[in-house]
Amino acid sequence: MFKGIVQGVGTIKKISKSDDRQRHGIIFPKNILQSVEVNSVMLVNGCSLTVVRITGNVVYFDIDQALNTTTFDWLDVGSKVNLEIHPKFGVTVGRGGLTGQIKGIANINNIIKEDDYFQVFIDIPKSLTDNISERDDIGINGISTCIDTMSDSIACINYPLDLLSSTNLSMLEKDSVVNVEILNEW
Ligand code: DLZ
Repeated sequence: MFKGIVQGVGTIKKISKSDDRQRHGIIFPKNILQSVEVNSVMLVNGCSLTVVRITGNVVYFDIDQALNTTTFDWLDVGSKVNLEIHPKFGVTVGRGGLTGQIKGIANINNIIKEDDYFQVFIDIPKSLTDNISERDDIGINGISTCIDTMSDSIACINYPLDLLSSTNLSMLEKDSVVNVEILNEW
């Protein structure tokens, strides 16, 4: 399990595509680069991926299984991605822990900036709405938070302003797509 707390933001430097697979080379910040090696499993935009190569500060992932269930196909060179490495053995993950299994792709419906927080309205795919309600935790691009309100299929989340600089939430705009992990499926 991961904590659902983003530790750094990477920038996509290279994408190579074939029919059923993409290799994404991501420039890693120093603090995370020093903690990963080939075969490390970590979260990229909330999706559990395996490091296949590291060259300098660029870390490569092959996206195959996750290609049709996540937003990687929407990303371009220059896109920012949220990063989290696996907690060390024995570290307590606590409420809101993420597995990295993305359950669907959601559309951003609206973003409202207030003085001390910002609200993001997310149109959750119908296939997932049966399993979520207000006050449930949800993972959006690897950020675990509580849903504040739920109206039909639209989940509203109030994020603290500091997440604008510490995650890729600042890149979101209306109609952007995000990875969704649902935490309570029972
Ligand atoms: C679980 C997993 C891991 C560890 N590594 C990869 C990977 O390197 N590339 C990939 O495409 N998928 C991986 N997966 C599975 C994905 O996490 C899973 O397919 C998505 O989360 C499902 O939406």
